[in-house]
Amino acid sequence: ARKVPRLDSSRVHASCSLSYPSTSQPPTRPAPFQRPRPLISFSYDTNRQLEFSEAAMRYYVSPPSGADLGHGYERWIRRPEERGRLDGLLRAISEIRKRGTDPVVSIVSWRGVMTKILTAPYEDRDGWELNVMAIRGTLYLEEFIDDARLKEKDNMTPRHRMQTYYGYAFESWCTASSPDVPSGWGGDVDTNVQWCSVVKTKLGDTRMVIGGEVDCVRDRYNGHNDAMLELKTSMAIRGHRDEMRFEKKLLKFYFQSFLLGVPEIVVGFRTPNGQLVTVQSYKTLEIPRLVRGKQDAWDPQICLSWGDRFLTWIKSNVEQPGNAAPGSVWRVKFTPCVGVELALLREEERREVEAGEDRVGFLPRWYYEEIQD
Ligand code: 0WD
Ligand code: CA
Repeated sequence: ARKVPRLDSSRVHASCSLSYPSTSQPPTRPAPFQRPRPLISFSYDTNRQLEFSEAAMRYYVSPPSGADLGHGYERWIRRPEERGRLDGLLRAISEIRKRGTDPVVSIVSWRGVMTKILTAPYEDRDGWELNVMAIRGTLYLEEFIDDARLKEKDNMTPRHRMQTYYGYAFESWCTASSPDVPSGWGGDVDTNVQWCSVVKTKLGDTRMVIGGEVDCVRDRYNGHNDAMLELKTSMAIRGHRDEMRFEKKLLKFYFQSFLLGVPEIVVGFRTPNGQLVTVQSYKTLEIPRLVRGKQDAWDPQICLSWGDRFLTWIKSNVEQPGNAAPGSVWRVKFTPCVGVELALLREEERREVEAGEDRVGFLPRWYYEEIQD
């Protein structure tokens, strides 16, 4: 394992660090992952209003061959970048309680956050930061994006913007509002509209509730995740280097879908100019076997074992009695090839997280109050 430089503890109120796992050795402690069970789903409409319905759910239809992924680019209704707040997920948890089940959870987060955590052992480029709160035995994790980073994400280069759009256009070519619609353009892209599924699962001894966006379903949806489908685009593979790059991407594809129990990923391979070349379907659970033994292979067990260690470590630090007042916010910082650091935010940093909104830390006040009784 690589060594982590110690934080200067005289400058931070409470801090600690965790070393990075080795990817060249098998995990020390295997961590079982329980099959995710859906609890509820919800939709956001074009005005970003949330409702507990399948209004934004779409059905899979095969895309036309040679489809143009630049189609409708000028008409893209683009949701502005926002902070990774948990608000929608918390409304879903509140709704689940109202309906009479109160799942025992130790972690609440978006699926995208969990994907970042689990794939960290193989991440050598992009770091990330999380805000963490612990309330009554439950940890809430949100991604922390500072103002500079948010601005940077919002001002994509025209090239990057176009490539991002290709992914959404592929979704439109592959989906329809009913399963019987013939293949074709599924309607102009509006990234405000999303269908999200909330599942419960368990990693090692840690029970969690995670929410994430689901692109579409095959045929009929019956409340289970076995009909769900994830859509992706990637550059057509023309040589060994492309192949290696794609196999690396498969790690993220795999965990993203695995975490929600989405069993199938449909990948549209495209030209650099956004023409769809081929479409290939992957069974999520078979993906690790496709890369096993290859150069630059990854092992999902290393990720799960690391995820278990990471979450247990955060929990044991932030839940120590007397370590922090109620409503405290912690910051976790992951630096590729180095490790993770955890520190309690100072009062002025905490106020920055609240962003002048009606919040306790990053949690909406209504939710914070609801869980007090
Ligand atoms: O705006 C943000 N910075 C974030 C938004 C950060 C984290 C989450 N969210 C929102 C998501 O938009 C969604 O409503 O939280 C919800 C759940 O997200 P998730 O499923 O946990 O997110 P993730 O697994 O990272 O991404 C799933 C999909 C993406 O599909 P691809 O195939 O590219 O992985 O959510 C979409 C995107 O289609 N998505 C976004 N769309 C617009 N702006 C964004 C974004 N920033 N992030 C993810
Ligand atoms: Ca997708």
